[in-house]
Amino acid sequence: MNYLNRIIDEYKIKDASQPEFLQAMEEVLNSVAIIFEKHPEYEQKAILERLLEPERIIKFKVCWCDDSGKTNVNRGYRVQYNSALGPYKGGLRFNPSVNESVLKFLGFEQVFKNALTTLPIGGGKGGSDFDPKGKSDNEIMRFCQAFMSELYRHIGPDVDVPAGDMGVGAREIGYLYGHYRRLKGASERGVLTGKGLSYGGSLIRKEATGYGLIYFVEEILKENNKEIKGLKAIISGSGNVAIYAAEKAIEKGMKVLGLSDSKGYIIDDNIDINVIKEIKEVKRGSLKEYVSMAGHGEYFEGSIYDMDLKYDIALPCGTQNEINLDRAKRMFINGCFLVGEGANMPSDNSAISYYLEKGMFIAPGKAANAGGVATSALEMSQNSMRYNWSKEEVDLKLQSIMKEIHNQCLSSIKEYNLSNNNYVSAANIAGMTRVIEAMLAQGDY
Ligand code: NDP
Ligand code: 2IT
Repeated sequence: MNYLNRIIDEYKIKDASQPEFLQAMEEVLNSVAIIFEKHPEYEQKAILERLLEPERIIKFKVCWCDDSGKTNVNRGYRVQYNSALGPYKGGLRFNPSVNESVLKFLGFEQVFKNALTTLPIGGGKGGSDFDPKGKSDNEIMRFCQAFMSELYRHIGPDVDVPAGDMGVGAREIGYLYGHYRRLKGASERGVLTGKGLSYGGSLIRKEATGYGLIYFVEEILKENNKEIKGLKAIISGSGNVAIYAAEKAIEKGMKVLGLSDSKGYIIDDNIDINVIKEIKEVKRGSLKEYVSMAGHGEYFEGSIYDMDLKYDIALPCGTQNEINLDRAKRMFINGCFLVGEGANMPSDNSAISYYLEKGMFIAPGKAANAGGVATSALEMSQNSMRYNWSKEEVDLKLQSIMKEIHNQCLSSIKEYNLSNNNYVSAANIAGMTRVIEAMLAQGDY
């Protein structure tokens, strides 16, 4: 049995209780087999095992008091995956579904995503099974303070730099940063990214993942002599990534037909993004309220991927495993020819194989949503310089980073003779090659 298959089999036994991690592992490893055929010496160096094992997983208790005076206990985690390229970097997710498997899949993917940005950041992820839904501002603040009371000893501007992810936005980062500063007695701004603008945040960070996704999709379209203007898109999710993907898509002349949340979706000929911002960013409510607030559109319960409407592009920006084989088939029948992943692992492995088989373009999350973490790295640079770039400067840097990620994918497609829609293998090969080079150069670790 070859090295790659042996390791996949071993990890399926070792980590049998971690389905999301195993899914991410299989997707990545199966798509980079070609690197290991070219480099048989990697087995002796245990490259796969070194990539698959996180350098460290920190797991801790988070005790916090709710508004009724009751004490609650949640689980907190930080997975410090790989630091060959720089300090661990990656978001914090607050969601009841968070466990070690979910954070290991996210951390593993983050390592290669961060490598693709070419910026000096390693990979990590963290979070808690805490559910922010329905909590008061004070409860969120107390939870964030309790979470940071443990996390602060494990992070730092040159050690590990967390940011937001699902359930963690500027409000949570503010409370986390405030408590870190209090505990350390020092203003180490570079310890967290996604901060508010008045205390070290970067312009465009909030918009970066969604904007970057559209910049990346535009590169694929250009490469294939297609115009973005006039194409029809559906977007799943209506959080940070989805909102700014929709905003940039509309600005570029795309027609966004609908967006979703965890309960349902809206279809509207004339989507009003400001109403969605009001519902999700201000009221923290449900899309159900959209029709009465906007005065147009229709709301349906269930997944946007189960509806039938003709569209060209799907932009999954909600959560993992939203798209399985049946939904992928339906997307194809509905006319979809490009899937741009704003979320991490929104398509399961059978859906990805189906896209590739049908010649659909797939812009994998690791490449397509890397604009968020890339702009986080730009925030770290600005914090180190004690200086702020203008909105235009950050946006231009973001555009050039997304273009460069696309170029790296094209180089892998050429070098390894991949089919022109296979950005999955292309991104994984480009990201992994950079991490392996850095690991080998730095000795056995
Ligand atoms: P948010 O918490 O801001 O928004 C998440 C959105 O997804 C919400 O609208 C939520 O609905 C919706 N959602 C949750 N579960 C489902 C589901 N099962 N079906 C449909 N929609 C669902 O998170 P982000 O926008 O930050 O993150 C979205 C994705 O993008 C995640 O996969 C994240 O890892 C990834 N990502 C985020 C980056 C960032 O910088 N924030 C960077 C790169 C990737 P509801 O409002 O009902 O809760
Ligand atoms: O998945 C991701 O890339 C993020 N949640 C952003 C991480 C970051 O450090 O900005």
